[in-house]
Amino acid sequence: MSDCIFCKIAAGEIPSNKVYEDDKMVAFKDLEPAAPVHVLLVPKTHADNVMAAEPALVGYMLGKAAEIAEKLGIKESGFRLIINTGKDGGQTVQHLHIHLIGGKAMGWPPF
Ligand code: IU
Repeated sequence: MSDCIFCKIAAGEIPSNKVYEDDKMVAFKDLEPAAPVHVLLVPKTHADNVMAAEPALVGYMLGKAAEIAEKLGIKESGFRLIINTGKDGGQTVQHLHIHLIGGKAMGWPPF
């Protein structure tokens, strides 16, 4: 989508602090981190949200999230993966993204 900021970040048209990239996705540091480690996993193909994405792509990204958590040193301490979806889910950017958050102990419920 031509006016989608995450499409532009994924394509490298807008700079970001990338921690991982392959042919299907990128992962970059969130501009407003909610924890010491906070990266966003974003597919290179546009999907408005998790419901619009290919399930195989979502599964691929989840597998990569675990790899990236290890790379970022939070595999042993633990982490949280979040896919905000729609209005009540708190989704503000309409391009599928998985939050990978860690580096501190978190509570539950998250609201
Ligand atoms: P949400 O799940 O749609 O609410 O999260 C969007 C996230 O994208 C949020 O944490 C923002 O800080 C983050 N973000 C960013 O890192 N860089 C950007 O250019 C924009 C949003 I726009």
